[in-house]
Amino acid sequence: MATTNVPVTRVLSGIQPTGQLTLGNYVGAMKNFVKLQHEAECYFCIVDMHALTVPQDPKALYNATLDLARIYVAAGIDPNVATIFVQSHVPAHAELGWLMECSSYIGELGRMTQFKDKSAKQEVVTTGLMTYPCLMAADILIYQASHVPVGEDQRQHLELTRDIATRLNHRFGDFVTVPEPYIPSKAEGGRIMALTDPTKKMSKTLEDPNGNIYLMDPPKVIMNKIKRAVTDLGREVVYDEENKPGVSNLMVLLSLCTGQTLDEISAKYDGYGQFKKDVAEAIISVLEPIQQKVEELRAPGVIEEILAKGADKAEAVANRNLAVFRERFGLVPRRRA
Ligand code: ATP
Ligand code: LTN
Repeated sequence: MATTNVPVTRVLSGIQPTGQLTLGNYVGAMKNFVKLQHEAECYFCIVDMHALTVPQDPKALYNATLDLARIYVAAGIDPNVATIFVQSHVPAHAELGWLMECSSYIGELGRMTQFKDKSAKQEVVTTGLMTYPCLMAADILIYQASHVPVGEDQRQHLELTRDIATRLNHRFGDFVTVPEPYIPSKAEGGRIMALTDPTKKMSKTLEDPNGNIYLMDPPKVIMNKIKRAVTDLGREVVYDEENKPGVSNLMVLLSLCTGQTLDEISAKYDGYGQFKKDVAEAIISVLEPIQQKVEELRAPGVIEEILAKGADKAEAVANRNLAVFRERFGLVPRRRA
C-alpha cells in the first residue's frame, strides 16, 4: 500500500448503493475498511445522495441502501467499533456540500474522468453529476478525515478534495485536515478488471454482468464466470499487466483471497485449467460466509437499529465540525428563540 507517513487517525469512506456490490468494491475498498477499523476512528457511509446523480428506481435504491449496510457488517465492519451510517441521515453533509460547491470551479469539475465517462452514458446529465465531487469532499472534510480508503478510480476525486481543503486553509487560516488517499496498488486490488474484458474496470454498472463477480453470486455462478473469464495467449501463469491482463487480474484475486504472493502463485501452475478452478474456489470460500451473514442480517429491524445508532454518532461529529466551517465562511450562527 503506497501511503505517506501521515499517521492514520481518522478514516472516512463511502460506497454508492447503485446495484449489486462486486468483488472489485470488496478488494479495492471494503477489505481496507475492515482492516482500518482497528487502527483509527472510522466512519463508513452508504452514499445514497451520490446515487441520485443518475436516475434511480426509488424502491431499488431503498433496498440497495439497506443491503449495502448489511454487506458492510457481514464483511466484518463491527458497528461497535466503526460508525456505519446512511449519508442522507446526516444532513450536515449536504449543507457542507453547498459550501464546497462555492469553493470549487466548474473547470476543475468538468475535468473529472468519472464525470466525463458517466455523462457520456446518460441521455440527460444532471447538475448533481457534475457537482458530485463537492459532496464527496464534504463527506470527507466534515469528519476531518486523515485518510480515505478507496480504489484507484477515486484518486482524481481525492486530489480535488485535497485541492479544495488546501484552498480553504489559505483563505480562512489552517483549519481543515488535508486527507491522504489510501489506495491499494493494482497488484494489491486497487483496480480489479472485468472478467470478460480486462481493459475495463469491474463495476456495479458494467453492461455485461458476466464481467463482474457479485458478492452475492452463488458458488456455481462464480465457477462459471471464472471458467469463462478472458485469459491471454500462451499458458504461463505470470503477472504481466501489459501482456497478460486477464491472467494477472485472476492472479490478484487469488492472491487476495488466499494470502499467497503473486510469485508463489506463478510457481505453482503451468496451465490455466487448475489455476482457474483454484481462483473460483478461493473466491467462493471468501464470499460464502459473507453471504450467510447477510441473510442473518435480514431479520426485521436489525440493520435499521445499527444505522440509527450510526447516524447519531456521525451526526454529533459532523454538526460540530460543520459549525467551524460556517464560522470561517462568515455565516451567522442561528440563535434559538
Ligand atoms: P458504479 O459502477 O456505480 O460507479 P462502482 O462499482 O465503480 O460503481 P463505487 O460505488 O463507485 O463502485 O465505488 C465503491 C468503492 O469501490 C470505491 O472506493 C471504488 O474506488 C472501489 N472500486 C470500484 N470498482 C473497483 C474495482 N474494479 N477495483 C477496485 N476498487 C474498485
Ligand atoms: N465517489 C465515490 C463514492 C464516495 C466516497 C465518498 C468515497 C462518495 N463519498 C467519500 C470516499 C469518501 C465513488 O464513486 N466510489
